[in-house]
Amino acid sequence: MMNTQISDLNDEFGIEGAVEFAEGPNGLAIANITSNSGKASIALNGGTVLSFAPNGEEDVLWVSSESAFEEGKAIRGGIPVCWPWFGSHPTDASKPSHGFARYSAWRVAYTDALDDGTVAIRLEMAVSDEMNTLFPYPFSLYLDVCVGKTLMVNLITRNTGTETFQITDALHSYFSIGDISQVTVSGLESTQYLDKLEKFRQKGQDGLISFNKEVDRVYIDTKSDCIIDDAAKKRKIRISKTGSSSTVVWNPWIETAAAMGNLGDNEYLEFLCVETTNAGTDIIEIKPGDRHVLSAVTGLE
Ligand code: TA6
Repeated sequence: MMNTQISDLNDEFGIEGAVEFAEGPNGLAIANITSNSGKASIALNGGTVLSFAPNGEEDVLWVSSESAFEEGKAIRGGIPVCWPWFGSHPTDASKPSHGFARYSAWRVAYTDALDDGTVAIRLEMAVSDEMNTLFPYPFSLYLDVCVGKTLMVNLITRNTGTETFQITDALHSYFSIGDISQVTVSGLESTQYLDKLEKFRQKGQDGLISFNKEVDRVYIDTKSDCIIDDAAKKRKIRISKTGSSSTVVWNPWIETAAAMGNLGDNEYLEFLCVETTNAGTDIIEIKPGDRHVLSAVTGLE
């Protein structure tokens, strides 16, 4: 990313004291957002929210120290956008896992410092020819982020064509935790889940979720808030959502983490993904002219 582009972004969309564009690792363009009650940063590469912290608090999100920060590559951490499919493509395994939004270029559509002291930014994914071969429908995809004491992220899919299409998607959020073995997740008690580690066999959740091995689950038929209770950091993260009837919970644990690219061997201890999704049986159909909004609000209790 050339400095001129950063200065162009600042000229057009910068707001003194609220929105500033800067070069991040490897020259990636980053939007730094400062509200009256919290801060966030967002990489235009992938439309990836990288950090969010209410004033006086440590970062709620987590990014791997081994993440690639390269144009055209997904960032390991923050909130990658999985779209227009979550996980493997439903019929063609050769298509990129988790779709193409998380490694594509996004541009800024607008920024706004609101009267209540929060700050909003809208990104729009730039559509390329490669996308048309992977997903042959006309669409617009926006990411609205509003930063205050909480972080609101809305992923908006608009069908701009003449045929109905289907999507699955996710705000694949990586939360920063002190020690995965001392974490519980509430909000999914008595919910059914599809266990990816057992060919998506359906099982029932009994009580709180805790972690002493790899967990990779799509919780289905749930619109509930989740709370990550982090005993080591002595804090609770609440994730509320709309436009989503499924929640993915993932931690790779030791062996999977060691085998993964872009992730340090011991970093599985430091993060937990609780993902606001349309995944598994939660498939969204969007008619011509209609839109779907997947929304998550994250804050500390
Ligand atoms: O959301 C859980 C998951 O789909 C896991 O199965 C795991 O593979 C993870 O996402 C990371 O996927 P990635 O393609 O980023 O390596």
